[in-house]
This record gives sequence, C-alpha cells and structure tokens, in this order.
Amino acid sequence: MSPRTPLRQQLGRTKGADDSMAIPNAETEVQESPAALSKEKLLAAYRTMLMGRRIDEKHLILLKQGKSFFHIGGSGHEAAQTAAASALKPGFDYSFPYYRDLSFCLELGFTPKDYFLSALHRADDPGTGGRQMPGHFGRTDLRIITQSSPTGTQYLQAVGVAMGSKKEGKGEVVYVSSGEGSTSEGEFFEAINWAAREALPVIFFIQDNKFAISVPVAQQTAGGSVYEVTKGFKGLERYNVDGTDFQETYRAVTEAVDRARTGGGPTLIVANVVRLLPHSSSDDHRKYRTKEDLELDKARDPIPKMAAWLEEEGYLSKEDASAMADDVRAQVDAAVEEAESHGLPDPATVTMHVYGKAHVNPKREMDEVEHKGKKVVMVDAINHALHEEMERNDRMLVFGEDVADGKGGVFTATKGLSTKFGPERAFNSPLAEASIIGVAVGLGLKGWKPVPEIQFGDYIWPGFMQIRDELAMMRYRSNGTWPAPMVIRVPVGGFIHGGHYHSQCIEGFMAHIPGIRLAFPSTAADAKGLLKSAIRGDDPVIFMEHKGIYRQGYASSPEPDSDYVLPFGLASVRREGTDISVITYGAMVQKSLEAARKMKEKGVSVEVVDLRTINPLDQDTVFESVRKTSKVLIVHEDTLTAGFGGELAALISEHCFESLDGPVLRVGALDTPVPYSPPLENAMLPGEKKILEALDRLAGY
Ligand SMILES: Cc1ncc(C[n+]2csc(CCOP(=O)(O)OP(=O)(O)O)c2C)c(N)n1
Ligand SMILES: [Mg+2]
Repeated sequence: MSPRTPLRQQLGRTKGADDSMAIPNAETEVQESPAALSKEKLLAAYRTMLMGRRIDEKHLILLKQGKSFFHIGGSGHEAAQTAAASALKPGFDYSFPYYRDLSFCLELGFTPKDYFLSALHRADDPGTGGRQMPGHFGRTDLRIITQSSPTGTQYLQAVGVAMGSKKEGKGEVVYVSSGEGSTSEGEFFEAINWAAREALPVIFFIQDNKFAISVPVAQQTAGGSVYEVTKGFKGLERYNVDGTDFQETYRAVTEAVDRARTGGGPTLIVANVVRLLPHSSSDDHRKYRTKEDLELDKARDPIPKMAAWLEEEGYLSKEDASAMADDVRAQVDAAVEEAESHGLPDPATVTMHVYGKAHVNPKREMDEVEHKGKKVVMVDAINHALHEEMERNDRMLVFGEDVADGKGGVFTATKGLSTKFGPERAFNSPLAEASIIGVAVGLGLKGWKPVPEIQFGDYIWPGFMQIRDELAMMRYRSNGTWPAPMVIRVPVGGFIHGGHYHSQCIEGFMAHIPGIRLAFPSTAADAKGLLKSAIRGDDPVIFMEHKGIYRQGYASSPEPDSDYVLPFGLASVRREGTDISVITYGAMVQKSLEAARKMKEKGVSVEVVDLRTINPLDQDTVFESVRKTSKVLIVHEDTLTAGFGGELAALISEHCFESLDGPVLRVGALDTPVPYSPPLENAMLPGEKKILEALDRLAGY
C-alpha cells in the first residue's frame, strides 16, 4: 500500500454499515495519508508520553504521603491519547476528555502544574478549583470542557457542542473519549445515532483497555468489540487501531479530523490500549487479572515501543532518551513543589458558583405592571413568549419530540416556531429524553440558548442523569467557568384523566437538586413573564407547566406585552386574609382560592400565597403572611411524603415558631400513583374538599 492510501483502506477497515452511502466528498477528502509529523513534533509527543507516565508515578507517591486522596492513571494509554491530541487544534477544537486522558490534556497544553494543583486540591486548580477529585479535566482557554465522574454522560454533550459548531460553520471539531466499558451506557448509542443522523463533527475516541474496573470486555459488549457493535450506523466512519502505536492512531485521528472539519460527519475510533495500573488507587487488579495477562500488557507498553521507533528512524538516541526522562522527572518534581506552594480553597467560597447572577435579588416593580393585552390562555401565552424570545435572540433553539409544525407540540405550545424560524432553530428531536437534555447541555456550553421541551414530566426520567449529575453541576464543578444555561419546558400534573404516566408532578425531586431553578406558574401572564425571565437568565431552569390549566379560563390573563419579564423569586399574594395562610403553587392555586371563598362564608379569612417559583423561593413573602395570620396550610398536588411541602413546613416551623397558633398542616396527593378512572383519580389527587377540611381543622385552633 502506498503511504498516500487512506489508513482505512490500508487497514482494510469498512466504512460504516453501508459503503455505498453518500457522504459528500468523504472519499476525496481523505485520499491522502495525513501529513507526517516533523521530528520535533514527534519528540514533543514522546516527551508528553513520558510526562504522562511520570505524573502517574508521582501522584501515587503523593497518595502514600497522604497529600492527595485519589488517583486514576493513564499508564498504557499514552500513545493513543497523545496521538489524538496531536491531530487537533488546541484552543480551537473542543474536547471532552475522560478521567484517564492526562496525556491527551498535556499534549493540548495542560501543564504538570495544572495537574498537581488539582491532585493537591488547591484553589488555583484550573479545572475545578478543588471542587472535584483528580482526573476531572477542564480549561476554558484550551476548550477542554469540564468533566464529571459518571461514565458516558459526555457523549451527548459533545454532540450538542458539535451541533452548535456546525451551525457556526467555523470548522471546529469535537473530541469525546471514554473507555470501552462506558459504551454500554445507552447514551453512547443515542449520541452516535444523533451525530450520524446529522453528520456532526464529532470524534468518538474509545480507549479499549479490555477492562471496566474488573469486568472484561467480553462480558461487557456483544461480541467483545465496540468496533463491531457500532457497525449499523449509517454515516458513522469507524476505525479499529492499535492504540499502543502512536503512528497508526495518529493517522486514524487525522483522517477523522479532516473528515469532520469538511462536513463529512462523525467517526468512531476504537484504540486498543493496555491498562498497566489497577483501575484506580482504590483497586487491586491482582484480584482479577493473572500474572500472565499483566505481563502481556507490559510487553505492549507504548512508551518503549515509541522510543524504539524513534531510535529506528534516527530521531532519538538512547542517551537523549535518558536525558529527556531525567528532565521530565525534574519538571514533574518542580511542578509538585510549585503546586504545593499554592493555597487551599477558602471555606467561605463553598457556596460560590452554584447559580449565576440572573435570579438573585429580584425587583418587585416588574410585578406591579397592569397587563392590557387581549385575554390569553396559558398555553398560548407560552407559545407567544417562545415566538417573541426567538425573535429577540437568534441563538435560541427549540427542540423536542413533535415540537415542529404541523403538530407544533402535543399541546401546541411550540406551534408556528419551525415555520417561522426554520428547521435550523426549531426542530424535532429523536424520541430520547437523555438525548434532548444532553445535547441541550452541549449547546448551552457552546453559548447557544437551548429551550428544549420534554413532552410529559412523567418521561423526564431518562434525562434525569443529565439533569442531576450534569446540568445542575456544570457551573459548580468547573468553578464557574463552564455554565450551561438552558430552559427545559415540561408539562406536568394531573386532573386530565391521564393515569400513572401523564399526570406526575416532579417538583419534589427537582427541588432537592442544588443548581437548577424551578418555576411553576398558575396564570397565563405569570407563565409568559416567567418564561421570558428564564430564557434571558443564566441558570438552568426546569419550567413546569400544568397541562390541566393550559386552557382553563381561570388561568387565562390579559396578555402581557413583549417586554414584560417577571423575575424569579417573587411570590404573589393572590388573596389577602387575616386568619389562615395557604401556601401553594401551580394548579392548586385556583382550588385554594375556591376554598378560601367558601371559608369566608363561614367567617374565616384565608390568605392565599402563590409561590410562582420554587427555586428561588420567596421566603420573605411566605414568612410575612404566616406571621400575620399565625396559621398555615401548605397545599401541593405532588404526593405528600418528602414533597416540597415538607421543606416549606420545616422552614416555617424554624422561622415563624413564635407566631404560630396551630400546627403547620399539609395537603398533598395520596402516596400512590395517579390512577386513571375518575373516582380513583379524585380520591388520590388533592382537591377543594381536602383543603376545606384542613382549613376547618386549623380554624379550630
Ligand atoms: C454511571 C456510572 N456507573 C458506574 C461508575 C463507576 N465506574 C467508574 S469507572 C468504571 C469503569 C469504566 O470502564 P471503561 O469505560 O472501560 O474505562 P476505563 O476505566 O477502563 O478506562 C466504573 C464502573 C461511574 N463512574 N459512573
Ligand atoms: Mg476499560
């Protein structure tokens, strides 16, 4: 084979599932073998590999000294990682390196000092400021995106960044890596599906060291090969390379990069590597690997292999290699010393970077506007808010299941958007909630404003990992450097005979997560104003829309104009009263108001406070009301146990104890699923009757 023949052909690799597929220019653009690296570049790459290895050794010493608490190393992966990074443009391309990717990061420009600032949990750790364990790389100037510990959450985010990148048309490529075990996570297949479907510039770089902690790849993947199981994705280019061979890996990545840069789409590269250390410092691989197996891995160590090749080519003498190794050792020692001279994080900063700045200290004036528009129902007010905000911000994107026209969303909240703004800005997603949220995270990281829709609250759970471990933590875990603001709109709630799976309230789960804001409006005007506020803000928001009141006359309002923005964190006193306070939100506001009117007939004056947002919570308005009336009932539609009412009750007991003349009572749904048949549904969900019973009980104190 000529050196100018594409590596794919040299290796006899197939080109995805169907070799006849029409990828524009894919064949012509990778006709040539990638430019050979200069001697200097090769020696620099070899040095990076030595550095990666030495850092692993040094970090293990720091552990023994009690100075660091965890190590997860890349020994055996150095050639693959260095080769991958050598093919990218540092500071231009984006990368999602996984925890073993030290040599990848070093080759991109990460320094040994950066590494030890993290290993030694210093305030100046550039990735996380001491917030995450070692191995969670990140640096904004190098476009290394903040990484987390869950295996496999990075792939969909990489797809999101690549989507943003393709829209911007600058030719940036996105690298995402993991071990072979992590590809068993469903999100991996969702990500290659999305990337292949849209021909996105992503390189999935799978470092197959044959083990996921102790589980061998044969027990992990059908046929024992990630390369084989990804065969059927039309549009996905694939390579299976010896990851201990720098040259072979470099050429594969270079072809993949060329292809991605020129619009050819995604590539999956399986780099077969060796794991020379146990999984991590918490593992002892002698428990599950034989001596012979470990010896076989050692014989494939990429570092002596690269040294031998460089020597053969006449690039590096034995003496020079030894001098380089000494130099690397000295540099690593100096980096540790320097990192140790940096201070530890100040405990006073522990709550910094959970949220952005948009939703703190809300101004009450915006709440006092009188709306003069035509009467509008809630779902139309939401639709109008989306239209107006897309008009205002051309980086705003709306997507989800069935959101495009003709359907325009199963509740019509997104109708007209794809027609007006085009399929580039409002589009259907695959039927996959983790994909919707994971891709939105990537778009948010890339500076777009994703406003995805999850069709029903009951189906948000496949995306819960992305919400809880990713979205909510992005800002905090990156020490404020990689926020991913977005608004997830989600219809929730019952009273529509929707049964177990079209009726759930989800705020109890979500309220427990630091890092995401929660809105739950009860009127059309509030929904419009809060949605605009959410979209213009800088935090991730879960925007809960009660589908049971989408078209109710009592939830409709004169429409606010397009400038109206209702700040988060301002509760509304819907009805003033002097004897009992009801604290509520969502569809329970109307039911509480009805109950309050009935209590008036009995001579009991009930105040109704509508929270409007659950995070931030307007504690002042709640406490003020309770202190005035001395009695309080909390009403929510979600099931009672561990619901948000429990949190409100605790806060009220703590802050208003001296003012209370009765127990803090709660009304919520029974602790069962929401049943379909109306008599059962009515028995389960809270309604006016249960609210009145609780108010009567309180009135008796
Ligand atoms: C979602 C999730 N499940 C489990 C773990 C615990 N865990 C961390 S690494 C790992 C094995 C990963 O193996 P592989 O993907 O092959 O990568 P390697 O560590 O071998 O490079 C496991 C099970 C985790 N971090 N996240
Ligand atoms: Mg592995």
